[in-house]
Amino acid sequence: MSNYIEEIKTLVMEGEDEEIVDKIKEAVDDGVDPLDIVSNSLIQAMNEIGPMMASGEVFVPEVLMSAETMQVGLEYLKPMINEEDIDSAGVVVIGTVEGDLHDIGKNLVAMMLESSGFEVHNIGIDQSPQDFVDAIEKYNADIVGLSALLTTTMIAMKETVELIKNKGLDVKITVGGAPVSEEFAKEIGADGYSEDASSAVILCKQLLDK
Ligand code: B1M
Repeated sequence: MSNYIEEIKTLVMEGEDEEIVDKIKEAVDDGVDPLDIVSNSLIQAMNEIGPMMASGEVFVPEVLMSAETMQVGLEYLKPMINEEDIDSAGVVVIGTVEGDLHDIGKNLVAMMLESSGFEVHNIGIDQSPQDFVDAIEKYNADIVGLSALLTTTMIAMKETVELIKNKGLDVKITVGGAPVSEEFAKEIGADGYSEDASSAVILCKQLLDK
């Protein structure tokens, strides 16, 4: 039998979104377990590409193509898999804070988290502190991720953390974005800071002891 698991993983890492479904179909027709493909091809590809981005071996557009290819494969396989068979790593609500319209980096973080097994609710850009609180409650989130790309919107990040804490919500707060730093994260009382998408995945897993 052809080494479908490796071949599908390679297609994801190379961002071949037009070929992925045909190859998965071929593998499933030949008897490969769909869950095996999800765990050992799709998720594994994203696990390997994350550190490659951090080390500069691949760049943002390539990672976005890999994440897109992974999503295409996952959508195709979903009807064949019992949702209970996929162990969710945790529930994450992520968004860009009030006044800030930048969403490329936040979307990349969301995709990487989703690819790594988290249930992700991406609530979008320009989200007020109350919008975050509402989403945390609605989805019963384990983690909330706040993104800010402007120095002027870092204050909204601080206000969001304050409101979440004042409401006493049982959720880990993570922050990121170009102007944000570890020091700022500590200052505003967040539980963690990550400088890029792959370290955001590592941080979220650490925060939930996964
Ligand atoms: Co704007 N912009 N922008 N912009 N923009 C910056 C951020 C800026 C640095 C450009 C500059 O002047 N050199 C500057 C901010 C200066 C500052 O405050 N320090 C700036 C400005 C000033 C503005 C406007 C005010 C411009 C104007 O209108 N006068 C305006 C503001 C609008 C607003 O938000 N209210 C504005 C508008 C825009 C566009 C709409 C045109 C567009 C956004 C389009 C979009 O997002 N759909 C845009 C863009 C594209 C940029 C730059 C060029 C690129 C940002 C980006 O997407 N990077 C940016 C300059 C730059 O960063 N080189 C700039 C790629 C992305 C993958 O990286 O977003 O950093 P990044 O995300 C990374 C990490 O930061 C981290 O992981 C990601 C992946 O590795 N990360 C997290 C991000 N969020 C995270 C959350 C986490 C963890 C990690 O946990 C929750």
